[in-house]
Amino acid sequence: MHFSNAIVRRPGRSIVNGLSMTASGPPVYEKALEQHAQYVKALGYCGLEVKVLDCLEDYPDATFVEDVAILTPDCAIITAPGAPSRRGEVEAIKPVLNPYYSCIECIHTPGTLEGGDLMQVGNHFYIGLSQRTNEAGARQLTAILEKYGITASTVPVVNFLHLKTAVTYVGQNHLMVAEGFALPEELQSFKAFQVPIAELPAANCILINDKIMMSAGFPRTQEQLGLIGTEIVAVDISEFAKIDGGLTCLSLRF
Ligand code: CIR
Repeated sequence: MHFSNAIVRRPGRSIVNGLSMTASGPPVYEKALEQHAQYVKALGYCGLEVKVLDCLEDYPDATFVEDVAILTPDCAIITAPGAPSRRGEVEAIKPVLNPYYSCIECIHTPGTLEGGDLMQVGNHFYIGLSQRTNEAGARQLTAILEKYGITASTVPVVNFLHLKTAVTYVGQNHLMVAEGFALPEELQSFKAFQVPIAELPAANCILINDKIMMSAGFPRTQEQLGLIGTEIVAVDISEFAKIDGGLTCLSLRF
């Protein structure tokens, strides 16, 4: 997959009310804005043209744009977030995708699906069945992808928010795998970098063309990942991690 573009959304002040499974306290808005700007810069360094959308104050989690759409070379798919407070975010992303895609499909409730539950490896999507993505959503997505020649299969996600909270593909047949994630059989043919639970945010990396973006501040994992030989671009997104946000969820790449 070669990427040329990214879409991001600036966090609003309401980010302090974002959904969170942890007790890390709310993000500091000004710091989140600064980290977001660094994130945009890093995407640019990776060679992407970045479209920055205005914040959506009514939706505290709207900066996590990855969850509301899935972008493939031939079509965009608007998701149906499993979190009720995030459902309205999809209306705001549709007009943004119109100029880029002539084919826009939708997941419909009662199916639910969030982009954080999708891990793409080549022409295959692994769909995590989580608290946010259900069987009906996964079935709808699989049927849509098949029309465009893309295959998909489901994997269970327990104890983590999304599939990509626990596992991401970093190229050369390697995965980052969070400690405590039960790697399903169909992912066992990959080589795995184990990410200790103390460095959990480092399991969520993004392979962008010839570079890997990872969260800054996780030296053990960074050293391990360095063995793969791909250039690593480390970005501090600690304010977003306070509300369970990782690197992947802050952008749509295509
Ligand atoms: C949420 O709970 O929906 C947000 N606070 C975090 C979303 C993270 N998204 C992702 O990992 N793809």
